[in-house]
Amino acid sequence: MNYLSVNDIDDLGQWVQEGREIKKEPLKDIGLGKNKTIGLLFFNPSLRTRLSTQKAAQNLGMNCMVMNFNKEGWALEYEDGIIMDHGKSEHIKEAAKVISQFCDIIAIRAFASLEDKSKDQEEIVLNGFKKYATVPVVNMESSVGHPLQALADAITLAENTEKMGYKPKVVLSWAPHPKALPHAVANSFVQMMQKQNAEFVITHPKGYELDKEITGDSFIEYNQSKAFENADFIYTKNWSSFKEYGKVINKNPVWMIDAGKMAKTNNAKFMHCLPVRRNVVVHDDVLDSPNSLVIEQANNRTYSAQIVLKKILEDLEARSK
Ligand code: SN0
Repeated sequence: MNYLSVNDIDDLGQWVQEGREIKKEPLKDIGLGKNKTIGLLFFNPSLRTRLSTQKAAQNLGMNCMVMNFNKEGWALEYEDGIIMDHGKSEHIKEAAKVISQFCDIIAIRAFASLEDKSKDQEEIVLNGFKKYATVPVVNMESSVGHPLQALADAITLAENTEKMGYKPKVVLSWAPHPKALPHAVANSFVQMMQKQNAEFVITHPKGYELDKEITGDSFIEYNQSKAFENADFIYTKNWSSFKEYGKVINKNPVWMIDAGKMAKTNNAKFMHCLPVRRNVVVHDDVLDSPNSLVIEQANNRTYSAQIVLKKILEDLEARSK
């Protein structure tokens, strides 16, 4: 069993329920991961993903090895049949098989390059490990998705909709950012929302349409103020253009989330995966308000990782019998 995308969740409601039970009693399955090792491989920076996945592994009694590949590992080659007389030192074929001998689960973070659209879409790093590793693989943000974040967001939504008594309106709003950022978080959030019983609206400037293969029938409202009307949740994220791949085509501060915009909502909760640029993406007033869920979202990263690792460990156990 791998966890590569939101599509690997067979029953979102049930997984969220399990996550919430784990949150109440995180050490309940401390025996499950005994003598099992997870290897966390990072090709990009991380705070929440690294620590929450490590915490989840610890809660399951696992050992954890962490490697920062970009700085400390050999530069990996992913292409088949290539003459390796340039910069790359080791082929994914050997690397993935060797790491599989040390680890029972491999988790990988490899962001989009935002330069080569087709290579990013092919998920060459994640799929390279999936192809050659002989153990389960977990996605800790690939070029296309961040399914551990989306699962944590689903837990956070569930916690905050429980007492609502009606179908919530959830808005995914693009906001400005100085840098070109990946689409992964937004993509997985959209895919997760498509499995929810909610009114879901995406708002962004023209030219910032996400991959149509992912958004499908999800509703896009180009007028941010209109999108915010009656919203119960504002989930904010910057991403670069998908069409003009990896380009920043709009930095208009009018898209920043501030208290005035939040006032147009149904007293909405504010969500963001973090890290967030204060007063560029979102104003201090919103981020520091009691309606901000960002810290609890980060807390729920442990439980989303723990659901996934637990399911993989149970699957491994069942197979070994
Ligand atoms: C990453 C992203 O995919 O947008 C990770 C989010 C979990 N975010 C960034 O790279 C932000 C970097 C910055 O300088 O603000």
